[in-house]
Amino acid sequence: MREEVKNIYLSYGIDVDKVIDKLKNVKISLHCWQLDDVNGFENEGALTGGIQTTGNYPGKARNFKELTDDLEFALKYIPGSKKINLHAIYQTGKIVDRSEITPVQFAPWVEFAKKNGLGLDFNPTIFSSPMLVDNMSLSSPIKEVRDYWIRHCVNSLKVTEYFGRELNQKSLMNIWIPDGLKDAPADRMGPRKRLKESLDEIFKQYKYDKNVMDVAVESKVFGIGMESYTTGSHEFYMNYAIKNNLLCLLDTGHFHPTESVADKISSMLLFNDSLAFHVSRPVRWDSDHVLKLNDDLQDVADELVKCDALDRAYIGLDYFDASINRVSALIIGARNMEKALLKALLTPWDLLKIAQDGLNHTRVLAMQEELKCLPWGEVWDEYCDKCGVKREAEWFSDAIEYEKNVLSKRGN
Ligand code: RNT
Ligand code: ZN
Repeated sequence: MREEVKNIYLSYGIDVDKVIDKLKNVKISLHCWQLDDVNGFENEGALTGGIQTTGNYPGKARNFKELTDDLEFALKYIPGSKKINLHAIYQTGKIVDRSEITPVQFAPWVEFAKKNGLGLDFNPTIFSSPMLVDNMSLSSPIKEVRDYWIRHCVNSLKVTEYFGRELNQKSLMNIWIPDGLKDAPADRMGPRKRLKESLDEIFKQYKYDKNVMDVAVESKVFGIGMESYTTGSHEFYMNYAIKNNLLCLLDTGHFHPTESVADKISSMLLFNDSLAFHVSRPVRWDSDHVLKLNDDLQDVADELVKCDALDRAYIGLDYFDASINRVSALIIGARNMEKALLKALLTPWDLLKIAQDGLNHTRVLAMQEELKCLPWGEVWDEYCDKCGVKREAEWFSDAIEYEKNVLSKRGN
């Protein structure tokens, strides 16, 4: 990096080296499910309900070996500290019913994480299952269905705890359910009451160790086939989380399209110790496109930095595009998350705050625009170099080679 670049940032009071050191330690949880269209290893075939992927690009990972090969490749091109976010359907070895998972089915993942210096996060998989009856799980009117998913969640808590203990870093378990209704509900309260009771039951049945793990709950505004009502709405989970000492997880694709998720962060932080995120890119709906370095992503990163909340947030990625090279998709999105955080850390928020509090709003606007012209790309190159990761224009040719030599040979 040119000395001149450092000096430009210094003139705003920003020490580029400190920024790079700080960013290196921010953990990003990479979702394993971008690599196989959220299929998992339980059986072959696509998603059967709850969420959807679109696209048919060749070369998707079909088993533990292929998925971990792809992950290892992708990891080489993503700077910073990383975790892998797993779903219960990525159990491996002798497959058991989801309600009976134990750490045994995930031991190879722990081995993989140790080998690659990664943390692990976990999600019970409450979709693509015959036990999802009429799009309902924990809020189902059928007791047998609720009990099944309660068992699955209790066992998922044990798997998550195992990850946290084995890897000496906190693991996050996140609960998302698709439950909802296609058309105007006759009863909104009933399903929500059952969801509340099911969650209570899960946490009554198993007291997890808060030193090694956290639990988050993820809301959604609507889903395909659940256009009129989702049981687990934002208000439901925000209240449930605060009352029960859980984390609220904000998925950036799960709100009304004109709602700003970034704007929610400061309010949430005033009332919660920590927060969790699924960073995604909705295009007109919760389409889970690959992250671009766009204003929405930048706004979220900016808020986390402005609020000095990087160590109070679990940052996980959540998108799945099956229409392009999946490994490149993972790399592009993760690098963009890192870029957004870097740009946020290179911003002199204290100067902007002083201008705002001095009621100098013209100064704020002028400075916001001026800062866009700073040479952050050179700092990004330096960060990549320091992390031993290829620069922006250099990684893609390797990905093409990997596609040619590995992905295209899979014949799917
Ligand atoms: C679905 C939710 C959920 C899933 C993953 C696979 O709308 O965003 O988080 O994407 O758990
Ligand atoms: Zn999500």
